[in-house]
Amino acid sequence: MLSMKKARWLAAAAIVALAAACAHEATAPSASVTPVPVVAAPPAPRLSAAEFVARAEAELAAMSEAAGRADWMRQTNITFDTNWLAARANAQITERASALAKEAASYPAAGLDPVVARKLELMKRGLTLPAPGREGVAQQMADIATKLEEIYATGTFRIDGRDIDLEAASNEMVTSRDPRRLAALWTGWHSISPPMRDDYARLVSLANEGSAELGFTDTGALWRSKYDMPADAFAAETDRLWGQVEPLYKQLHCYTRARLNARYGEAVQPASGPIRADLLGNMWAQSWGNIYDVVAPRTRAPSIDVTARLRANRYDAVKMVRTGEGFFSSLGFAPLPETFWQRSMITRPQGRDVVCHASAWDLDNMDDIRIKMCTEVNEEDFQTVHHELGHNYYQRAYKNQPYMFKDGANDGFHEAIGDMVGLSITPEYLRRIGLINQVPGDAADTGLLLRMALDKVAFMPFGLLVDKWRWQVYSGQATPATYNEAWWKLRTQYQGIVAPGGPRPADAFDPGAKYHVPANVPYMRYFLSHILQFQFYRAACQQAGWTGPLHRCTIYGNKEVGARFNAMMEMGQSKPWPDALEAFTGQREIDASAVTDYFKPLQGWLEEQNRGQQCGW
Ligand code: X8Z
Ligand code: ZN
Repeated sequence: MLSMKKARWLAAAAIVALAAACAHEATAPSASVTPVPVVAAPPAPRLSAAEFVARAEAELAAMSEAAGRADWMRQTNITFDTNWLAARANAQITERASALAKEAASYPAAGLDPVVARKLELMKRGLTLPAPGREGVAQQMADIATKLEEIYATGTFRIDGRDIDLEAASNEMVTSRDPRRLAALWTGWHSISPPMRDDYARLVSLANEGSAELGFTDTGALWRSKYDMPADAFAAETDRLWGQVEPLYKQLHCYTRARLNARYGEAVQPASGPIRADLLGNMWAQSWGNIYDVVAPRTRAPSIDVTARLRANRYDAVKMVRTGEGFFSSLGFAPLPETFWQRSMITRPQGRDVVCHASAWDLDNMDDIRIKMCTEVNEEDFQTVHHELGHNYYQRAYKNQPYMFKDGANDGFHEAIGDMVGLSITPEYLRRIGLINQVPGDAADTGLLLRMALDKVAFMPFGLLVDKWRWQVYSGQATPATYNEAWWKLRTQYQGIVAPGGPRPADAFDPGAKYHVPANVPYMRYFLSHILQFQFYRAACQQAGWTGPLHRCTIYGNKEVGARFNAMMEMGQSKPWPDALEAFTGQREIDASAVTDYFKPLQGWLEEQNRGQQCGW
């Protein structure tokens, strides 16, 4: 991908991402094809670390803007030519950033000014898929990455004589309760990815070569090194956090399986063992809120149907985004710039191929912020709008940092900002914006919490395992011949799910049917974010003086909380993430106790429902 900011988190399709790039200087050369020679220049004396950093930062900033704009063109209009141009820009920046990363790694950190030392470190670890120095390899990598993403973005399959794309299939999975139809949709979408496998394997091997040139054992080790702690310590951290939430997930799984069994019968969903992946209302079984109707508590007041309320109130996609902006404005953030409205892609355009997977962009590392979504009027996309806007407000908050620091404290922070605001979409908030007339009483709490758990808690094992799989892929523990088997081993181990229809075909490449794999967007960020967002939210509610049950707190309209949140956001990645976390929450560790606090009333209820059951799989 291009530059970190735009592509990286924002989930844009990163290709061979640059890493932490950097930028700033208005004097930077414009993204021309001939880079300023920062490193090479054979006879010239070696630059001081500070000089090297200043020049590299300016160069990367300029290149990132050009690559970002080319990628925007590609993702909002996929053609032979836009692919070509974006791949070339990506190859150029990746080649350059990889060379600069190598140079950065050659400066000893000892005795350096701390700002210079941090920028060197960020340059070294910032790329997603570094290219080896061999001539032409960066272009090869960019071509493969572009091709993989195109296969995903334009994928369709045939059912009943009709071509179906991911959006259509996903929409049907929200509402269909016909297990045969669900299996056909699931299997159909997973038929788009087998052609990716060999190219994917080639990209893995080239990126590993690039990572080795930077001193990493493999690309997985590079990815784990991005968290201001040793790579192994980070892996242990993710396991520790999973340990904090696993008991809650096991209860949710147990309860959901029993309700699916009651609904579909033993032949479709057995009462014991893993859950069939196509029955959970989402193509990847990554969030289960869409089957709330199937698992809703029988005896309690129903949850609020936000989709129905949005439609009844005649919301369209733009109004959903305006509403999201309104939330941030209520916290004291300035309105979005006019260019956001002129340049964003808010709904799917007709007559051309686009990358529909939602993302947020910062095209000039300053004010040209945008979202790219194929928004539909439903609750899921209402949440996603807030998610994407969170990226944009974060980008704008750190825009005055030097280029190398224009990024989230870590990538989990970037993913958590908008979701933290999304947790504040409570019934009280919906009443305040006129979407409902009356806030339901306490009896509705179980339903509300269950609905939230189906989205957030169900997500956690998926958030964890996608990169556990990629770590295996990059280390060679999983080989192309065992990619799929390794994937399902993790899917069953962590999520407790299985594919519909029995063993997968020999050529299956099911990880390729999830956007972030062909698009090469790291995924552990979402696992972190699903914990951090509760930690931010709990801290915000404490700051607001909230003393009621955590899940009923909304920070809507609270400018003090907004100012404190902004203070953390403005730091960008100028400091190690524990400093940023401490600035807002007072804690220096990521801590899932906010998740268990939030869901405490539900945990007890689930245990009661599951009494007498053999939980686990
Ligand atoms: O990819 C995204 C965002 C863009 S960063 C829409 N998310 C993950 C996914 O869809 O798999 C948000 C939650 C997890
Ligand atoms: Zn995101």
